[in-house]
Amino acid sequence: MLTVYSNTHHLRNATELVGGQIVPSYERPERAEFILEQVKCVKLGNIIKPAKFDLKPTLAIHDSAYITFLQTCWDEWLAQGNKGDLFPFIWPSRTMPSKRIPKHLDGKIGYYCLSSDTSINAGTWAAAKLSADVALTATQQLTTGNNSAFALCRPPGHHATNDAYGGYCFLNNVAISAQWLLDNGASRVSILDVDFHHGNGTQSIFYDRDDVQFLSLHGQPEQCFPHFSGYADERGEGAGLGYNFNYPLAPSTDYKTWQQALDQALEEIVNYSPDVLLVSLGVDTYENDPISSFKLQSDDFKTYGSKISSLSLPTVFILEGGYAVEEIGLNTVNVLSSFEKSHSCKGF
Ligand code: Q9C
Ligand code: ZN
Repeated sequence: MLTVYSNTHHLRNATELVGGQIVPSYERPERAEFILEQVKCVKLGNIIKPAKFDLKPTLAIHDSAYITFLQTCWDEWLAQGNKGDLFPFIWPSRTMPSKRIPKHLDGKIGYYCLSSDTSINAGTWAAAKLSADVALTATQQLTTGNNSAFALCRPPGHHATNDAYGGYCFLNNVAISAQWLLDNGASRVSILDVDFHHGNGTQSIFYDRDDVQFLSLHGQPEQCFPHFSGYADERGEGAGLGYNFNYPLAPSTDYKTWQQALDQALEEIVNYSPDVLLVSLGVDTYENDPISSFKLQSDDFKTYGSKISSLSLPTVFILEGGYAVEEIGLNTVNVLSSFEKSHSCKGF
């Protein structure tokens, strides 16, 4: 399987608010290094650099004022005389009436941010844009004779909505890729999100549409981030009603139970019969992940990789979370190489 990678992800290196202290984020450059090392080690396949895309595919998913905010907020923050990373501190809470976008940066940050774990600094916008380019380049491979590809991208994307960042995500890489496919010959795309956290951004972007089916296995919102999205009764709305599938699972779920939910999701994908499958591949379901609580073991990633390949669909894997840096490389390539071993399909 071909991998798309660029070391410019290093531009994203920021702090996080953990337990009342500002520390290096769990979503750190080493994550991609460890995965790249394993991709090479198991000889997964060729590694190519991303192509450059203009902003059109990004603006097909994201609000243009939101993109302008991401491009300009750091300079505005510095111009105010600030020294540290940019964190939000006030939000448009349920308890306040205004829907207007504030003019002052302090207000705009809260308007465009959904969680205070995610700070912004100098390289953030450039890295986010390059991460989307990595995903798009991997996706584009499906139109040039490849039936699978891996986007080794960071920062991740699945928590980012049309106009909000958070959960370490700025641009929704998988959503941008799905829309690109629809604009380049696909009629139906399924997005299977196996990250520990609910892909609230991807869900909300496609919630009222029937051309993208979204399925997510994740820690139940009562207990797990992002807390305000991911319940099983969120089924879509309007034309999208019946095309959104959430499988919330108890915090300590083991592989056996997780796989039962995966089997249900795979059955729904077969029923939908998409042209392409995009996998939001988060390996924070691993038993030793520092911020998550499922109990998957390294071999379980092989088992589910070959299950996904049994769909026989053109498939792009797009990296999301996974923070046990020593092991995320192994767990990621376990999914990809066992997928590749048994995968065959008609081209897209
Ligand atoms: N104490 C992804 O896996 N952390 N994002 C919340 C709770 C947010 C994870 C802190 C985790 C976001 C892409
Ligand atoms: Zn996650």
